[in-house]
Amino acid sequence: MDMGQNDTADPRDPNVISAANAAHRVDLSADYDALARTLQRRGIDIENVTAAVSRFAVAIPSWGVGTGGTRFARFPGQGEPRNVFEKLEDCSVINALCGATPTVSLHLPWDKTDDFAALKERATALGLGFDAVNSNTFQDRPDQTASYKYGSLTHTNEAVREQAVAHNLDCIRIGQILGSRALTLWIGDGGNFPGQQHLARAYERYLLSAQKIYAGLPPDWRLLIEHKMYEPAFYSTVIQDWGSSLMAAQTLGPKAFCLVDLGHHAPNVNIEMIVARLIHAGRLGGFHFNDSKYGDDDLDSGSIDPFLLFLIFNELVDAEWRAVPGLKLAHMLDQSHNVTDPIESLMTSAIELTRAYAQALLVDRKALAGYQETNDALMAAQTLKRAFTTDVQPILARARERKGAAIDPVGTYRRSGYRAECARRRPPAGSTHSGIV
Ligand code: LRH
Ligand code: MN
Repeated sequence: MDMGQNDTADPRDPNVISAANAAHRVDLSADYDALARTLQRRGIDIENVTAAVSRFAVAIPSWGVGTGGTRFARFPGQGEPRNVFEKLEDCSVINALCGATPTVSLHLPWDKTDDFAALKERATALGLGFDAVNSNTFQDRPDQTASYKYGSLTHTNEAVREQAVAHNLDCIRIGQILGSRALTLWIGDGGNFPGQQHLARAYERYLLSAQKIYAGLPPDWRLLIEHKMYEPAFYSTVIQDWGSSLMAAQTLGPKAFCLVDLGHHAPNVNIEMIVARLIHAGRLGGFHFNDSKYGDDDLDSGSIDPFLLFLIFNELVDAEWRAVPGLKLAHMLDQSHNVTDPIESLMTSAIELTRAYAQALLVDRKALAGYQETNDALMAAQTLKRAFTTDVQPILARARERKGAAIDPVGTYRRSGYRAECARRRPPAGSTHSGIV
């Protein structure tokens, strides 16, 4: 989108970003040098951490750049993207300013368009690529013959299962045009009453249907199975937990992996433990990062429990440190922005992930292993806390600056007037119907 004549500047323009950074450079250098000295005393070269952080990337959920809602209501914001092309424009603003979101994860048919090759071309022009595609058999489409009211891949009626399998194969076909390498498979199938679904037969039907989808995967693709404890089903969910997901992945084959959506667990579940187990099984495929206080709240990552995010990245960095083979993770955000500007929430959420990663890189793993071996619980816990309580902000900002991104992404974005410009160019389309998008 060209930003026109009004007092707006394109927040993706390197000159705009560089001019905005100028005001922060001196303070950043002072803070960075001070942190460098602190880390040096710990035997850590700050440049190694900054280099690693600047390689970190997380995908943006296309459904996250519009205002989200709940089952009660959705209150559309200003200048909402009205189609997948406008979503890409907003994604390119996020990437230009925070420097850590070079890919987009599409959801089909929400992002359906007549010309996916043109979409690929536009994405390339915007410096964006595509991560996993997401299928959707949790809603009925107007042109659909069979309803998903009582399930999709696990429905008792074969025609419904076949329809759901066909949709997933179509998502793979579209993903190939876009250059994706993975299909994220989340289904809401389950029951609201004890006895409504035969728990074993439903799972067997899932495996049969998923095998047909698995058979349609190109050689270099992955199937990312996403478990979820509840919602939309409120008594039983077919792929309810990491165990159901892991068994399915092991049954389907070597291209099937487990995707961990942080909000899909009961409160207080030890998610970092689940991550450690899936790494052990060699089946951790990726994440849907968000945060939550109660249910699948899809809140901004790190906004409620940043220590959880740190503990998850601590497991990932530890696995890297132990040279666990074949760990290739698809990091994606999956959030619903009901009361904030989605662009600001997605930028700050991506930064919270880089923060957790940077802090995890500061853990003195040799010392930690020593304390663990000698059962010095206090010092083991303190070794983690020391990393978590280190303010790595200068590293994050320096990494962004070196990539040509913004030292202060939200400030630069707000001063650009991009949202106001969108409001001028995108007449309100969003109705206030309820639902997450
Ligand atoms: C299910 C889920 C899934 C997406 C949807 C938008 O709760 O996390 O990953 O398909 O949200
Ligand atoms: Mn998810």
